[in-house]
Amino acid sequence: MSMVEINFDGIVGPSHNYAGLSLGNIASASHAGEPSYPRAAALQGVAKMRGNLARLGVQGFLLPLPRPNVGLQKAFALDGTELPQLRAAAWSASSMWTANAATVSPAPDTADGRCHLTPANLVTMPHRAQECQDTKAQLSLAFGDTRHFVIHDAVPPSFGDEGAANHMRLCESHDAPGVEVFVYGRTGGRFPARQHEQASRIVARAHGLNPQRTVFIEQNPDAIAAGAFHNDVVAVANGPVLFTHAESFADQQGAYDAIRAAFPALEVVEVPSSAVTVQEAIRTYLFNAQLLTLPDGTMALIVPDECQDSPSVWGWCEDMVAGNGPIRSVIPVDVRQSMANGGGPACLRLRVVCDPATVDPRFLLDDTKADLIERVIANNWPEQIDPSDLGSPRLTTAVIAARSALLDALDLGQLG
Ligand code: SUG
Repeated sequence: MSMVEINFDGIVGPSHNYAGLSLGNIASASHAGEPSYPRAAALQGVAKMRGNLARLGVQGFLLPLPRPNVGLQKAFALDGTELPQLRAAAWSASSMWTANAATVSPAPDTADGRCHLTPANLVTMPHRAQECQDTKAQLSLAFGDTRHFVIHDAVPPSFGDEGAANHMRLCESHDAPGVEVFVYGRTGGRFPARQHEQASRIVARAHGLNPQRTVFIEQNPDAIAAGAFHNDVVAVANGPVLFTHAESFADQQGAYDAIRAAFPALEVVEVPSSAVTVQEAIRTYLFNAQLLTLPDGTMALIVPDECQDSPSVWGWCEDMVAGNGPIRSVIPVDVRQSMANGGGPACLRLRVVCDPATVDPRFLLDDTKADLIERVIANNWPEQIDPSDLGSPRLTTAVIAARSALLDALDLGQLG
């Protein structure tokens, strides 16, 4: 097989919970304190992977990181008097959102002809900043073949880097040279702007991107204030297509012009505010979709079920499919457990364009492995977690044992 796009989904960890840790993420705030269902969450994720495996013939995954994070618990000097959010941070299963694992520049885009990955430092939120070292270790294993991959160190603080969630790639085909678009926010608004311009520029230089084929654009501060904490909440790109809300960028037309100057074949599919308000787009995660090129060359949009429940969003999708634009089908998936923490179908995957034969096969899915993963989840993942359970010795034992069972089943004990 030659170079293809592989989606590496994060398997939802056994400590998945709703602690309301992400300021500016409306779903996380509004579900804070509710019980979570880690087993159902992880099975929803595997079902999504199975669907895409059937559609595309290739699918990868990344494993949950060790939780509770004992190092972080020590660093926070927890003694029972701390804020509950600090206690919860060490339990966060947030590494499931692998769109935030790294920024990826495929081999055709880089000066040395290798695929470059920079783990995201995620410094804006303490529960996410703890992911970076373990993520780097895992990426170094999955993409350990240094003839084909380069794994960088994360961008140093205090420049915030959120990885692929603020990065898009336009190309004629996945294996052709692309134009990489970095989308950053400007600080000073009501909610944190997590992606800093200088972090984006550091990643672009480290990856050896051609400046003529690299574009930096600013997120719309009003969209961040409305809850678009990452660019991928309001825009997604695939091949030559940019699917975006009309209020995604600080200068919407200027953004299209800048991208088109580097990539004249750009096809914009814009959803106007009159059809879907930015608030409704954020509530339903219409744009946090996987825009896939199917084997027959057409494009499908994998959206959360919530889109189908929204008359304005679903009406717009039906009209789009009835027209003659590049996106020919819209397929809803149930990822409600992840959605309640602000993570839709696109948050749950990291896209890597490469030859699957160059990836450590332990990270690639097939039907037999999907059966195995489902069995381990069904037998080991807690059915329910109430926020007050976090820290209990019983849950600690259960969560550690569940992850170990998965690592053992997949022969990945070395991530222990
Ligand atoms: O960083 N939620 C994640 C959601 C990440 C979504 N990713 C992308 N858009 N690519 C975040 O805000 C919630 C955790 C909590 O509240 O317990 C959380 O971290």
